[in-house]
Amino acid sequence: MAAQDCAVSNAAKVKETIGQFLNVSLDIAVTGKTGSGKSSFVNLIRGLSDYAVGAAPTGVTETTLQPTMYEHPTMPNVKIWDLPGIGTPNFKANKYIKSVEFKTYDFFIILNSERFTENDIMLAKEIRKRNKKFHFVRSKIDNDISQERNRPGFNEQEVLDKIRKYCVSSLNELETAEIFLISSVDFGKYDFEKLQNRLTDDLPDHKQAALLQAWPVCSAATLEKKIKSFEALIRAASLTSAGLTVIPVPGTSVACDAAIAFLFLLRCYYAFGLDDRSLERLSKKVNMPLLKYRAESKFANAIQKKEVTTIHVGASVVAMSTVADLCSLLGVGSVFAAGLSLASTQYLLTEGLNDLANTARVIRKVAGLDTI
Ligand SMILES: Nc1nc2c(ncn2[C@@H]2O[C@H](COP(=O)(O)OP(=O)(O)OP(=O)(O)O)[C@@H](O)[C@H]2O)c(=O)[nH]1
Ligand SMILES: [Mg+2]
Repeated sequence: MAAQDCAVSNAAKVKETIGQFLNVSLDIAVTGKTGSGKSSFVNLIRGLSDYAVGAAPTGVTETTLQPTMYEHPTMPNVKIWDLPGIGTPNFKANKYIKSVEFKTYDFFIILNSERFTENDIMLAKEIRKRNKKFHFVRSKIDNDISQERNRPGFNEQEVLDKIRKYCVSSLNELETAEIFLISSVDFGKYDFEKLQNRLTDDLPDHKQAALLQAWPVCSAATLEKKIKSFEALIRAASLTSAGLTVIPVPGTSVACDAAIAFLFLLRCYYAFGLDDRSLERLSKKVNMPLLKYRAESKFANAIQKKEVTTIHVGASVVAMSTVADLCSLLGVGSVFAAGLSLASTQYLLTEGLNDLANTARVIRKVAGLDTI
């Protein structure tokens, strides 16, 4: 194969691999008893507070009456479905099951803030019949812990063990021993990270990265997994280039689409929680200004300027000025007019990923997140 042909196929490979990642779809169904915290959980996965604009409405009375689809704000192909509560007069269990479009969803989260009931079991059986996965999540653990805290001899681990045992016993019939204890108000604690690991492991390979990148950064380990997943994507995209001399030939035929590179880095930026909304939330939680640490990252700065306008657009319409900003950071602006060579693209991706990853690590560290 001529060098130019190799360059063409390699550039196409980068575009295809990253393009596939950007477009993979994932549909998550959140279901369970009314009032169990389904809508709060949907908001948590979408990185929104319950009161944010566009959040799923939550409340102490029956709130969600229609299956409602919420796009992940930074990964539009990840959709989280807020299903109505099961077993209320509005949704009798039998009727409810008939109304569920099982095939739409990749998996189901069945939430309950108390004991799991026969409705949960019936729903799980129906999901199993259709060869879909379900995961039982016991919500509002923060409430249980604060209720128990004042008891003499309080021991948090013992309380958690007791709740877990109780929930497992209520699901005996299904031979399901795995229950995830979570709190939507304190997602850095309990089993939220374990839930992410289980969900990821159960998904087919091509969907795993989508789930991981959409999941809120709940621990240092989750952040590192996200970074590794993006690194693997760059490696996969560059696999065919091994041993070849890739020459930057002018002309778009050998140009890797620079906009794809930008969208890739934009995904890293959001997945690491470097966007305005995530950082403002975190600043509030730890009561510390954090935006100035992001300002030290040249890539984060370049992306931040375009943050609001670009997440919902395809690669083909990303503002070229944005890509030019990123390219100029690395001195690859000269080839920009003709598109980027494969080598320049990989350099841009690797440098950008490292810079954003280190910024996210620094922010976690200064916020003292891993010690609280
Ligand atoms: N303390 C605490 N409260 C929670 C948690 N999750 C939800 N809530 C509160 O519980 C109430 C019900 O939450 P929703 O998310 O509206 O419950 P839902 O399951 O969507 O309810 P329906 O739409 O009526 O079926 C709201 O007041 C939430 O703020 C949690 O993890 N901890
Ligand atoms: Mg609801």
